[in-house]
Formats: sequence, structure tokens, C-alpha cells
Amino acid sequence: MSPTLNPASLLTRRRLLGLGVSGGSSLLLGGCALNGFSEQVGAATQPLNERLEAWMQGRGPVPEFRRDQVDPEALLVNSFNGTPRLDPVAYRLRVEGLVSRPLALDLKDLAALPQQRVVMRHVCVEGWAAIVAWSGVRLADVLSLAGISPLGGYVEISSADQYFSSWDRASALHPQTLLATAMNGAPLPVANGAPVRLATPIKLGYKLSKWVTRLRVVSSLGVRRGTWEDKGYEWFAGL
Ligand SMILES: Nc1nc2c(c(=O)[nH]1)N[C@H]1C(S)=C(S)[C@@H](COP(=O)(O)O)O[C@H]1N2
Ligand SMILES: [Mo]
Repeated sequence: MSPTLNPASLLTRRRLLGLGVSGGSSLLLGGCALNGFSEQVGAATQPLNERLEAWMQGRGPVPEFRRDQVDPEALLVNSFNGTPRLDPVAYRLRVEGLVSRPLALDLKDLAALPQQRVVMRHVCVEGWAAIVAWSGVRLADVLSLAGISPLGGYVEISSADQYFSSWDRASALHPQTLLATAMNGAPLPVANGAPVRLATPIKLGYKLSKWVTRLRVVSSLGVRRGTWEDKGYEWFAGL
């Protein structure tokens, strides 16, 4: 049984926190919107503190692209361990660790939450980029539904193909960080991470885990930090 969701209280909470991104009106891209953010995170003590989170959320949204700037041909598929096919009925997104209400959300639960869209440039370190429109729920909404502890400075993300990554709390709670279930106006293709993948304009492609099955809130990073991160790729990977 999945827990009962309460999108109304989430909306209220988000309004209280002042996290709302103005719906519909997308800002045009100009300059580096997150200039200095990685430096500040790098300098912060672990776990990341609430002050940093507030500072980041106070910066407002990263400028987005227009829907007509989306270029589907430019989006290459980058998968390193095959393409897992998840049964949409059996699928559960588990949220565990430092949360007051561990969750096992099915796709109907996710569809019942407020849906958001982000039109962003997806940048892969292998030398390609593509403007993509992702839609889904805010990761922040799912984490607040689970009751993320103030001690939860990091979120570990596990995928069905054994891909792994870990994020700082502030990036996970960023209002443009989504658990995407749709891409360019259509259901998310399997190759791009169906049924659920991460999407955000604030991080490089390798942080945007596909086929996400488990989120684990932790107080400090473990020995394993990520599939690519552990091979020397930058951990924060901010854009
Ligand atoms: N589970 C999983 N997520 C993943 C990957 C992967 O191999 N497995 N590749 C990453 C890399 S390097 C990039 S650039 C993007 C590619 O997303 P796309 O295949 O939808 O273009 O997914 C990221 N997320
Ligand atoms: Mo990538």
C-alpha cells in the first residue's frame, strides 16, 4: 500500500517557503545563473547547512529555454549498463534514510503530485548538449512528503541498471530539480530513463540518473559517491 498523498499541503508548504517558480513564463537564458554556487558549496561544512539552502533558494530559478528551442535530434542516449525495462505497474520509487515517513510511491502517486516542467540544456561531458523539456514532480515535493530530516545533507540515488549517484541537499531541493516522467511533451522513453529519471538545469548530465528506484537521505557521503564520481568525475558537477 502506498501512503496517502496530500498535494494541497505540499503546495501550501512550498508557498510558505517561497519556492514557487512562476508557472508558464519561462525566463530567457542569459549568462551563468549559478555563478559561485559550486564554490560556496565546496567551502561549506558537511552536512550542508540550512543557511546555504536558504541562500540557494533565495536566488530564484535558473533561466529556462523556450519550448520551441527544444532539439530532440541533439539528445543522444548515454547508457553504460544496458537499458532496464521496468514494469510500470510494479514500479515503486522508494524514499528512505533520514526521513520521518519512508515512502514507496507508485506512478499514480507521482502523477497525483503537482506537475512541473523545466526546459533546459542537458550537457554531457562527452561533448554534446541538447535543449530538452522535462516534466514531472519536484524532487523537493517528494522529499518534503517523506519528511526529510534537517540532518539529511545528501541524497543517494540508485537506479535499476545499478547506476549510482549522490547529491547535496540544496541541489536536490532546488525548485527546478525534477523527477521526470515525460520528455518533450511525450511519456519518457525507456532509453531516456522511464519511468522516472532526474532532470535539473543546475547539474551535468551524469548527475541526472535514469531509471531511478531509490532515494536515500543520508547525513554524510559514503565511500561510494557515484558511478562516474568514483572514477574521478567531479562530484558536485554544477552547471
Ligand atoms: N541510470 C543511468 N543514468 C544515467 C546514465 C546511465 O548510464 N545510467 N548516464 C548518464 C549520462 S553520462 C548522461 S549524459 C545522461 C544521458 O541521458 P539521456 O540518455 O537521456 O540522453 O544520463 C545520465 N544518467
Ligand atoms: Mo554524460
